[in-house]
Amino acid sequence: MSRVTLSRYLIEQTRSHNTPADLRFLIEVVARACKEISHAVSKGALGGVLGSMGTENVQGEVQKKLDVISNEILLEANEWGGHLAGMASEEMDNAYQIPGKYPKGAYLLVFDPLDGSSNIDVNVSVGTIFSVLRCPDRNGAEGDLGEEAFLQPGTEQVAAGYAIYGPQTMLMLTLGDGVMGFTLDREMGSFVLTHDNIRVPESTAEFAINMSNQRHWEAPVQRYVSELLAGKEGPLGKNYNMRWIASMVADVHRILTRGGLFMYPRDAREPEKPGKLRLMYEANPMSMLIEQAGGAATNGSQRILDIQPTSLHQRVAVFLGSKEEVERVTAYHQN
Ligand code: AHM
Ligand code: MG
Repeated sequence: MSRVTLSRYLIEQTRSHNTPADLRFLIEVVARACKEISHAVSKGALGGVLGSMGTENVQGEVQKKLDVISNEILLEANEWGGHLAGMASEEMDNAYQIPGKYPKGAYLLVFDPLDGSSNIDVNVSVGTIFSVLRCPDRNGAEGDLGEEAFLQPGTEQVAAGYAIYGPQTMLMLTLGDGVMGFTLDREMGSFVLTHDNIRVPESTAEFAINMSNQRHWEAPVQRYVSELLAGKEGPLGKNYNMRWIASMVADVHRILTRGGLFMYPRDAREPEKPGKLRLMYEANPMSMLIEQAGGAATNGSQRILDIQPTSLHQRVAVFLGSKEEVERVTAYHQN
């Protein structure tokens, strides 16, 4: 049987689901950029790409060299093709303007160029997360694209996905009609469809949370995790296993593969910030993928995809994965 490459999958989507040609082009360009990032990541110390830049991003986090390299790869790949009206990234304070010499298009691309970058120097999986939105009608307005254009709830995403740079490089993609997984064939240089219509099992006995923050958690999470840890003898009546990779892409990838629950709750460390993860380029695209695979994603009190963003880099608490457990921990918040 002939192999289905990402390009072929996208062309077939264009025919059968009327996926617009410029959206297809956009995904192809993002995938090409991810191949380039994968290549840079895999060189490691040989490419001189490990370590920090000595700079901080808008969130006050130390930028790794590969954070900056990956950001530049994505900007350069996407700025000239005429498919985008603007871009935004974890690594940039404000919206990125398409240079005036290039045509502009209908979409907005938001990304975390290298998620989990604290793991780069220790050779653990990292990834690129992306979300695609339509640019709202600007009523003929010229001039710079403001942050407000991006502030759309996750339900408005037309596509979302991530690339994971692990033992294999994979691209997980949703265009709003299920989740497909593509594995990079390095000899051919193309992403090949290897995981068709991915489903997250509804039940699970595996959870992911950074336990070192336990003393800062709020009561519903304290209760829920203590019940998980109580195992068979506790109120949930079964033993749970725990994994925490500290790379959201890798944790979410495991959940898309075999189920599980991922939690990054809000906590008392920085009370003004609702959690660590960012809504626009981490929680929203991951929530779309998880929901499209039959799982669920909430911030404890509401569906993540329904949240109306108020700023580009806003944070959000995240509970996502197998439906049964997401519903349980969400119900504990409502009690
Ligand atoms: P980053 O975007 O700066 O890499 O931070 C996001 C990462 C997620 O990938 C991961 O789930 C989380 O931060 C890990 O946090 P912690 O260091 O608290 O375990
Ligand atoms: Mg990140």
